[in-house]
Amino acid sequence: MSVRFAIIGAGVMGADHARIVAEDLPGAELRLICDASAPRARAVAEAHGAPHATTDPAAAIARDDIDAVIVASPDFTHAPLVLACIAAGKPVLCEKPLSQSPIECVQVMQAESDAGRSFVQLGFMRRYDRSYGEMRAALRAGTLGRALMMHNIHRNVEIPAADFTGAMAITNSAPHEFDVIRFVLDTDFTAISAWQARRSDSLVAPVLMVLETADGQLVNIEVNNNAAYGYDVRGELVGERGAISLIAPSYSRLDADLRQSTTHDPDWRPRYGEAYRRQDRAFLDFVRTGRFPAHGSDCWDGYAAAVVAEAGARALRQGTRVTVDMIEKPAFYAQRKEFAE
Ligand code: ISE
Repeated sequence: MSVRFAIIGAGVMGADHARIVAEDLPGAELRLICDASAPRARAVAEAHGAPHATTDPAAAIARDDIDAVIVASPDFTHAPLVLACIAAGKPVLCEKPLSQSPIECVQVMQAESDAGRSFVQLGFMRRYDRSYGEMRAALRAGTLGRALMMHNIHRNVEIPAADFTGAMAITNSAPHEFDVIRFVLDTDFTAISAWQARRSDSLVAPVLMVLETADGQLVNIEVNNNAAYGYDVRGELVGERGAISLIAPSYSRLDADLRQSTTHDPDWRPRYGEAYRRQDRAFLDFVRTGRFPAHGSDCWDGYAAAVVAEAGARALRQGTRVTVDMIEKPAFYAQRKEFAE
């Protein structure tokens, strides 16, 4: 029998998940779209053949004909909706972040541990990107020797929101790096420092972070939300015996006018299109088998990203190095990961 999906949030990412579930997920059925705006919920439902649309997320989660939920609503609604899914016993794929508040992440971890089984996968889709996967595999295979440093660049064309700040570059954009770097290096961050450049206009200027890991590696991250020229994510992992870099997929190269060029994606959806598909497939398997995906991001990972982001925002504000203090990993998550590897 098909797994029947509800998607909560019909904005950019909700619509993208709706397309994947409807067109690219054999064994899944898109049944319901929920959004605070009724016309938007209806429009996405119609575009992707979902028979139901609603503005009531609690009712959507409770329905008997819904087996699994994808949460892609505004960030502040994520944790409450995930808690409702756990209470209803329904697996949920929640877009990042789980919450920007580490305390709220702890509450969700408590609820999931109390429920005694896994319900929550987080949408840190870069774990399913092949370039990061190859980076991680090269490190684990010993090809690079011991990891020393990781350089990261994360550039958006622009951030339309006028109230976007340098702190939000750390709490909204950089969590992708915080998560995937922990995944690649298989360690945690211990400290973070952050600085912001100055632009000639009123747009938010790039932020540069330097992080230290528990294994003595140094990591830098540039987040530039107004890079103007394209969506551009770069990364290089440097080991004692070699280095490995991400390569953004490109399907053609134009030669004209004495120039050679490839194109940049306008945003993250085409760049990580394959990663989103692989992530959503892993979630479907999780719903079917109850076995948490080996490479999936869980509530502990969501908590870790939130703690680093909070420390990073403080480092930027204070102009000082801030230590990253995490609680001990709850047994529920520690045991499950060992089982999954
Ligand atoms: C946005 O929220 C995302 O999730 C994108 O993947 C990221 O590239 C962008 O910088 C964020 O603002």
